[in-house]
This record gives sequence, C-alpha cells and structure tokens, in this order.
Amino acid sequence: MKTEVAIIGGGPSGLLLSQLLNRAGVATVVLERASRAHVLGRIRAGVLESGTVALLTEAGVGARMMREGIPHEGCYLSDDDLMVRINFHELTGKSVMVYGQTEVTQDLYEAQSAMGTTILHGVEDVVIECAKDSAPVVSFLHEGARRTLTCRYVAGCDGFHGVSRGTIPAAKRQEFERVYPFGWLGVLSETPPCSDEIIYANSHRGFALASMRNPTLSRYYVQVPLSDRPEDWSDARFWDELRRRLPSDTAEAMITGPSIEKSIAPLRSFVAEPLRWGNLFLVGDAAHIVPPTGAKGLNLAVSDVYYLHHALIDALKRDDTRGIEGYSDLALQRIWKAMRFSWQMTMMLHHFEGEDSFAAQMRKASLAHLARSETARRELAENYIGLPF
Ligand code: FAS
Ligand code: PHB
Repeated sequence: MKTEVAIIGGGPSGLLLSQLLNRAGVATVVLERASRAHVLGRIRAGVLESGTVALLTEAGVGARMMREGIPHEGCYLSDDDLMVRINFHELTGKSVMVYGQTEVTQDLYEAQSAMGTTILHGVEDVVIECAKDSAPVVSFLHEGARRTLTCRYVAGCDGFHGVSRGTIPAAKRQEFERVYPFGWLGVLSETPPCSDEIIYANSHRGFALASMRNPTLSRYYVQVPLSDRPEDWSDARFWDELRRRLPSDTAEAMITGPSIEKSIAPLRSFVAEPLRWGNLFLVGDAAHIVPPTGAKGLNLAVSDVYYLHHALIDALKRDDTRGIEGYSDLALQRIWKAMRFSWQMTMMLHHFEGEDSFAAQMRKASLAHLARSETARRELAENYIGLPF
C-alpha cells in the first residue's frame, strides 16, 4: 500500500486530520486498532472551545453540532454554597459548545465514509520504520496478514498508549509528568441536568462536576481515591455524595436516575517533546495528557491538528516545508499554556489527601478572589474558551 500521509489512530485527532487533508486533496490511510463501534462507545469529553467549533465547521462536519450542540456563555465555580459565574461572553465575547466527543467522532466517521477515505479497523502490531530520514514504512497486521504502507509522512494520533511516541528514541525525547493522587468517577444518566451551565464544585469533601450532553442526558463526576473501582459505587452512593459536594439548593432540586455509564478516569498532566522526529509527527493524546478539569484534552488534540494539517498541505501541495519544520515548537507553545491552565484548575478545585489547613484556605481564597475580581474571571474565561491558535 502507498499513500501520502499514514495516520495511526482513528480517534478524533486522526479522523479530523484525515478529513482536513482529504478535503485539500492529500491522500491518507488511517490505521485504527479498535472497531468503529468500540471507538464510538467511549464516553469522554463534552466541551468544545470556540476554535474547535470553527475547525470542525471548516472541515465540513459542523452541521449536526450546530443543530444539536448547546452553546454555553458561562460556567459556575462553587465552594460549598458560594457560586461564582464566569460569564465567558461578557468577558471575552466568545462561548463554548457542549457537544460530546462521541458525537464529534460519529460525525467524522460519517463524513469520512462519504468521502470514501481509507480507514482500516482491527489493525494490530503497528511498527513505524525509516521515519527519521527517509520515506516512512508502516507495517501492521490486518485480517491475519502482515501488510506494509509506504508514505511521505506519518501522523501519530494513537493516544497515550499508542506506538508513535515510543518510535522516537528515548534519548531524543523529554517527558514532563504530574500524576494526581485521585481520579474522576463519571456517571452518565438519562436525567435533566441540574444546572443550565456546567458547575465545577470545590467542597470540603472533594471535587464534583455537573455537566450534560443534552437537555435529557446529564454527565456528573466526583473526585475519588485512585484505589476506588466503579463497582464500589452504587448509584445511590454516587448521588448522595454528589449532592453533598454541590451547592445545597442545586443539590435539593437535582433529579437523579439510573446510571447508564459509570467509569473512573485517572488524572495526569503529561507532555512529550519534541512532537516531530523526521517525518513522524505526534498529535493529541499521543503527545500530551491534561486533567479534564480544564476541558482541554480533546481541544488540544484539535489544536495540534490545526497546525499539522496546514503544515502537511504546504509541504505536499506547495513544496513549502516551513510548517513541518516549525510544527513542534508552534504546537508546544499552545500545549504548555493549556497544560498550565488545566493544572491550575485541578489544584484550585481538588482536595489532596493529607493536605494541611493552609492548602484548603488557599482554595477558598482563590474562589473568593474570583467572586470579587473581574480581572481574575476574565483570565479564567480567556483560557477556558480557548486561547487563539
Ligand atoms: P484517542 O485516545 O481518543 O484516540 C487514539 C486512537 O488510537 C484510539 O481510537 C485507539 O484505539 C487508537 N490506537 C491506540 N494505539 C493504537 C495502535 N497501536 N495502532 C492503531 N491504533 C491505535 N478530554 C476532555 O476534554 N474532557 C473530558 O472530560 C475527558 N474525559 C476523558 C476520559 C477518559 C477515560 C479519557 C481516556 C480521556 C478523556 N479526555 C477528556 C481526553 C480525551 O477526550 C482525549 O483528549 C481525546 O480522546 C484525544 O483524542 P486523540 O488524540 O484522537 O486520542
Ligand atoms: C464533560 O461534560 O464530560 C466535561 C465537562 C467539562 C470538563 C470535563 C468534562 O472540564
């Protein structure tokens, strides 16, 4: 097999890159380990930055998002019963879109099918060779046979546990990491959301998040110890704990129901540098992970795709390699700013086991400052709606 760009991974970053490149006349092949149904079964991100909405629209996959997505002009941060509204629209003139990653991925798969692009599912044992100095060769198992794909460039869109990052020799890579001593227990329930806007709740019992997917589908999280498992949490226990962490009037009015999905996601901050090794480029979770407190994970993957698709089109269509030469440094500038914001939101809103009373006071003071300072709220809003590409 031969193509211009081999894309490892058929999650949101791989699919969006394939969509944008094929619309520009660049040929791709996407190699995905899981089935399409498995990829679409993952419940993940829910908030799209304004830049993500714009790029999905440019890619021709924005129609259902604009019909079914919910624009949000603000969100709340709470500290027990103190509620602070961050009015994105008033402070920045922009808003975010609540539209699940599952839906984004579904829209991309449908658009890719309509374009007739090549996406191979059930691919195993992907090996990327010759990426450093010449035309990469990607070999893999598919339908019981070993196959090879030669290409000009490889985009590693295969997530945190993929093979792309490890293709760059450890001696050539620098990794930065912070692992948080807790996870997020997430529940999806077919109930009306308890609030019209997302609530990030700090409480003396720990963090909670109240979000949604649509007017009849709610998404909630509570901070839990890493030792917990989803089966440790009955629905009744989850709803009781969530109510204890949300402002009391919100908790009292909350409508609960059976969970239709329950899972625990660990939290970490991670960046691998550089994002380029010869003709191999790292994209999205293959290169970085953020704690979901800042709603940046999916949006950072889109950010990388924004920079890389322009760079690859310039190289393949205009023989201009400045974009691919500068991809890593340019993408990392925005990655580190989102990394900082996600870390800051996580430190401000979570209870750390064994912390002293001073740490709890610092969290309270941060929220009290947000309540009184428009400057502080604007700084948070600018980061939350997404810094410019
Ligand atoms: P993905 O991991 O989505 O996709 C990588 C793809 O590559 C997968 O389909 C995988 O099957 C495939 N793959 C892996 N190895 C391969 C191999 N060797 N060969 C071929 N294919 C391979 N972000 C938010 O903004 N908000 C959230 O609330 C949020 N919640 C999350 C919850 C969980 C449990 C997880 C894991 C992540 C969450 N994220 C959240 C972050 C998440 O949305 C990611 O940022 C987003 O999926 C990144 O997209 P990709 O870079 O495409 O990586
Ligand atoms: C979600 O709706 O899943 C969600 C919203 C905001 C976040 C993280 C997750 O920061």
